[in-house]
Amino acid sequence: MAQSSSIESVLQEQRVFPPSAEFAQQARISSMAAYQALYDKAAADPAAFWAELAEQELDWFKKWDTVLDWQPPFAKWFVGGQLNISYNCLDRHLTTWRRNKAALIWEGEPGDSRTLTYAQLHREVCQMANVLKSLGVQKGDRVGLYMPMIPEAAIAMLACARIGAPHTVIFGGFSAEALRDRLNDAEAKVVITADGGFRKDKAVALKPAVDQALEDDSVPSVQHVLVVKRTGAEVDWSEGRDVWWHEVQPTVSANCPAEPMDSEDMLFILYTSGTTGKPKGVVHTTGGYNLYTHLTFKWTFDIQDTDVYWCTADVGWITGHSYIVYGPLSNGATSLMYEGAPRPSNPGCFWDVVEKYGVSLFYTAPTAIRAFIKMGDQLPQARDLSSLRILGTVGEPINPEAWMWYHRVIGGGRCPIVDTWWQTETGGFMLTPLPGATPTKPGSATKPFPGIQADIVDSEGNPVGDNEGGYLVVRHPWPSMMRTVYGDDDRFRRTYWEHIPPKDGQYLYFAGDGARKDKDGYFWVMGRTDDVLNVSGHRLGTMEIESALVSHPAVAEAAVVGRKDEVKGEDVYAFVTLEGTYSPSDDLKAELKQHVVNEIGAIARPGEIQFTDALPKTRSGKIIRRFLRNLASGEAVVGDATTMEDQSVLEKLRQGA
Ligand code: 6R9
Repeated sequence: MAQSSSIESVLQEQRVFPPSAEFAQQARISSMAAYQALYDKAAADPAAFWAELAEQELDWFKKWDTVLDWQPPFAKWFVGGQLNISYNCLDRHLTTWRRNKAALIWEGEPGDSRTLTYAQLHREVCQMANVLKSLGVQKGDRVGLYMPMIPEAAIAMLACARIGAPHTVIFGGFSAEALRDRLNDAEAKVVITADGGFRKDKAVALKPAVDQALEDDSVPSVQHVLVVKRTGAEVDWSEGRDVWWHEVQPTVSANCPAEPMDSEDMLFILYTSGTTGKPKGVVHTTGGYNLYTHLTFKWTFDIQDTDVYWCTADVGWITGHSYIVYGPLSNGATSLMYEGAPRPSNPGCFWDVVEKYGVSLFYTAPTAIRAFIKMGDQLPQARDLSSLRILGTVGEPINPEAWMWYHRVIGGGRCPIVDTWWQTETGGFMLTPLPGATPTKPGSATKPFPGIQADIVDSEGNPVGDNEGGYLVVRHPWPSMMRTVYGDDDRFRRTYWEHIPPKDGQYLYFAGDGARKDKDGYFWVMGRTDDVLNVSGHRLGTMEIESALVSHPAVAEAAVVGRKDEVKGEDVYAFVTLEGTYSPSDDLKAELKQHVVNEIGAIARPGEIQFTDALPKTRSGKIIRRFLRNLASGEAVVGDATTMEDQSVLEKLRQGA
């Protein structure tokens, strides 16, 4: 393949961790032979594979006529079928022993907590659905959610789904401006919010941002704002528009039958930031999404009746949608929700929660794991984490050293790690180990979920060889794939399906990530292709150089970007945060540069290392390398910064700190 379209892989990770015999024995899918049989069956006849599972795993009001209608790049699944995801997440469990099982366990930041059984959750969802109806929401109307991490966030999503009103959850950390753009794009009729929520020991207000977003009738579609009381903060009130949840809840019936929805009816829109311009409204529909999130959760977390599952994401992200709310509840699992983030006043609070509730399945992101490492082993070691059974990671490639720490310190060397690669657009896990079957390798998301035909290709769409880097693509439609960009079919086609030119009617889904596949068929995601560096004609992914840096004991986190260089084209520029006990020095810089040379080779030697206290991140914890690229080249930071977690980080970086 042409040099220009390949990405070179420079880091080789050799460690392999098979599941223990004891773990495999009790697992649902308990050997690679079993995985392979499922994979082969799905590949041989995808429609038959998914139809059989849809029949087995979900309750349908009406069976479908056609399993898959594929008119590239537009797919429809279970056409003609009718179901309701809120019914599958709630009602169907009420006739079983799960009626009084905990559906949601919620832990508030200040130490308050609530547990809602399936019956109780059903009741509250019905009430909120009836309130929405009383506010004029009808099937097909969009509802915006701007919520803290409280049970009402999940209740609101399920209530919308119950009456067929697509929700669009806008992360509570977004600004009034970002909120306004998204509400306008979706033409939301009602907004559900709260006075505020708790995060990092502080009450954070939410209602003022809603007021500001709606000021001067700047979102004409919005008729009402439903407000949940959480912090008790004073709020401005718009008479006639605003409604308190606690005032209307007791006035409505706790019975609201789930609306029969067509399988392809829109379930939600979730905005994801494009690299430039307008945010993309990713559209997911009902049947395929319900099936795929249900099944991936069941197999990847090997859910058992006694499990307590905790995903630390916010419901404002796809991870919260698919794997706090829909996937777990569809399975009748107990899903734990935590209100905030690790708190300055108690940095060990996550491990307190694990101990308090006996969490057995724990799912978090590499950014959090690196933060835990920085806080030191003594915090988790002071708690009883023996209830943990499986650990998961999502959001970014995980550096092998962070993986090893997670495995050793949190998992006690005994818990399989499921590194799940997927996207807002894919709806559910695409590459993931099955914990009782797949031997794991630190830093690899391992193999495709059965039914997913993933591959690595060059810019023309030709498969590349073993260990050759290229574009990560998917060949065949899958049930939970995004259906379009809301209101913009063209953008959907251009962004995801024409990046690699279709050949002979064969369309490849382009994920935007670079990756390689090793000789065992394991996938190694190397980062976003927008972030790839070009050093002396070698195209290097960011992940591998960062992992080399993180493997040095002094380094907590690293972000690598390219800086223009007259000779090499680009030079490696690394931003590094240090472990608590180390301090910046020129000697340490020299040592780290040499460390990269030892780990990878001279080609990846950083020309410059800048120490910093923090890295710029999105609110979902992904490092934003495009800002760092600007900084490294001494340019002004360009592009949309509204998705940033902490705006002061950029300022400090500019000052060289
Ligand atoms: C679920 C989620 C998607 C992008 C994706 C990739 C990165 C997610 C990953 C991973 C390596 C993993 N990503 N999981 N990279 N290994 N296990 O994060 O969705 O917010 O849409 O981001 O995140 O770059 O393309 P989303």
